[in-house]
Order: sequence, then structure tokens, then C-alpha cells
Amino acid sequence: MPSSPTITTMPTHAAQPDDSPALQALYRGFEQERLIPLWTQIGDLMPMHPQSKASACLWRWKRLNELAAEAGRLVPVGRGGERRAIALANPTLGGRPYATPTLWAAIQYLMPGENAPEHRHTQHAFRFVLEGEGVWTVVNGDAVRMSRGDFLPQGGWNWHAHHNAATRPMAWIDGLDIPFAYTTESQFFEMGRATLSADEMGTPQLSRSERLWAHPGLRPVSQTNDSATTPLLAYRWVDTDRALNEQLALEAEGHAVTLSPGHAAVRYSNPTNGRDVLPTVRCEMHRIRSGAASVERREVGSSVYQVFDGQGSVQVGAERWQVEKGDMFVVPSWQPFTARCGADAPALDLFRFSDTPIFEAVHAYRVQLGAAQA
Ligand code: 1HN
Repeated sequence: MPSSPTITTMPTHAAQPDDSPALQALYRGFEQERLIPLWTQIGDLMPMHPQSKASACLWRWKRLNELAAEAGRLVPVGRGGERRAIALANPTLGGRPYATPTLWAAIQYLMPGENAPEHRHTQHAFRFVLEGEGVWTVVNGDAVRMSRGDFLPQGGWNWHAHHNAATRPMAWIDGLDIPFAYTTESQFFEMGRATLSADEMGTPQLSRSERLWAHPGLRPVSQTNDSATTPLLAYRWVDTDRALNEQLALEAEGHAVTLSPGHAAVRYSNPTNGRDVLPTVRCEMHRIRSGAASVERREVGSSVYQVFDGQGSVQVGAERWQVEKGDMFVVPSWQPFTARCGADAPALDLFRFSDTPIFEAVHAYRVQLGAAQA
């Protein structure tokens, strides 16, 4: 028999009948029949604005990299475990490997000559490279070089494997919508071939996807269908860097093209339709020039950032951190966020990914710019 409800489950915030044997019996009846009256829970179910269970939280790259390197020495990679990926676990998300309620973020590590086996899953994914080179990710048989500053999206249900063709280990970060897929119980997974062909294990400078798609403003006329995920498998740092520099240069020439003074940003986009690269994940690179700061912003949905370069300070809700290259942090839903570039650094480059497309799709997205009202 379930025990009778304690007085703490009784409503405290609305006019309620006096306690009585009949009322106690009513609550016992609810519990026995697996019912919960709204009036005891409405505050949690329907807060006035998002109250994230995630914490504003920071991970230092130095420790991420040290621990990943040690995992590289001690833990083999192969079939079953699939990837040597070590996830950021937000401490207030129940001990799960979740950076935010919707987003997985991990450091992945591959030793020289190692292969991560082929598989596919419905979760959407990307890789972003802070430093190093030597790994190729092979997506549907197309070998894609990974090097510093490159962004490599990979829509769900594409076969993929990774191989390190160099003589040094390499680390990168992975972002996926794993927590979202888990909560919504929408996952499928399939293992692929044990070994790739010699051609697939090659190390071309450019993937086939780039040769077809990486020409700004030019669409192959044979490819007329819009695609929900981007067919372009690598967005190279040389292009991202130039786009950001040109925004700041245009601003200096008097053209209002930045987000705010000294804050340039680009969004990685799907060349078939101009939308986000992945249906559930938005990815951007932000550059804040020396001495400048972003406008305070809070929005529905959560983000994960990695400092790509430079130094500065970031404020997330009540937390404030000095950050440097590689550091990663989480901005929970509806918590105000500001970033500022230190005076000694030429710029602060921040890679950002967020779950914004999910909220846009269900018309639940809101953003507030400028200092938050109470
Ligand atoms: C995965 O396939 C990768 O392909 C990275 O690199 C992280 C986390 C969970 C499940 C599959 C990858 C992953 C993953």
C-alpha cells in the first residue's frame, strides 16, 4: 500500500480546503490510482519563464585534453564502445552524459593509425577541430580531412568512420542531439562494415562533397532537391576566418554589418536551402574584437561554447569566468549571456552550438536582447 501523502505534497500557494479525513482519503486515492492533481505541481510544470535544470558550467581544455590523452593510452577504441568520446556531464542533469537537456558535447581522441569503426545513427552530429590534423572522417565513403578550425557537420543516418593517418594523436569535439533523441525516444542505430576500402581510407585534401558544393553562391544544377541536412561535409577555417575579418573590416569602413560594435558572427548554413546545417542543431562562429563585448542576450534553448582562440571573460547568469583557448561552457535556457574580449588579445573567437532550430520549428523560440528585466 502506498503511504498517505505527507503534508509537503499539499498545496501551499492557493486557497485550499482545510485538512480533513476526507481530504486525506482523496489524496490517497490519487496516489493509488496513479493520479496527480495539477494544483500541487503547477509552479514546476508551468513556470513564468524557462527554469533550466542545467547549470551554467565550465570545463577547462587543459584537463579535457590531459584526460583524453590518458584515455588514449589506456583505453582501446573499437567495435562495441565505437568511439573514444568523453562527454561533458552537466552536474545538475542527473548524472547523465548531457551538456544540456538537448545537447551532447564531447572530446574525442584518436591515436596514430587508429580507426573508429563505421556506424550510423539517427542523431545529428558535427565535429569541430580546435587544433591538430591527421584524422579523416569518412562519411558514406567520402573521406573528409579534419584540421584546425574546420567544422564538419554530419546529418543523421549517414554512415561514418574515422581514421588517424598521422603519427600523432588528434583530439576534436563532437556535438550531437543525443539527449533530445533520448528524451523523445526517437533513436535508431546500425553498425557498418568492419573495414573500409583502400579508396575510402585515402587522405585527399578535399572531399567529394566539397568539390561539388564548396563554391559560394554556386549550386550544381544537377542537385535541385533541398536537403534537411547539409550535403557539404566540411566548412574550412580559411573561409570562416575571412568572413569574420571582412565583417569587422566593413564595420570599420562604416557599414553596419556586425551584430553589435566589434562583434562579428557567421552561421554555418545548408547550401541547398540556406537553413541550419542540421535540423536540430545551430552552429556559429563569433568573433569579438579586442576591448569589445557582446550585447547581453537571453533566449529559449541551450548552447554550448568552445573558445577557439583568444582570451576574454564570459558571464552566464550569475557565473563569470576568464576563458582561454579550448575552454568549453554551457549557457542554459533563458540565462543571460555576455562575452567580452580581453584588452591583450586581438580577438575572442567563440564556436557556438545550440538547439535553437528545435524551438523555431515548434514556434517556441524567444530572444531578449539587452540587460534582462527582472
Ligand atoms: C558517435 O558516433 C560519434 O561518430 C561521436 O564520432 C560521439 C556519441 C554517442 C554515440 C555515437 C562519432 C558519439 C557517437
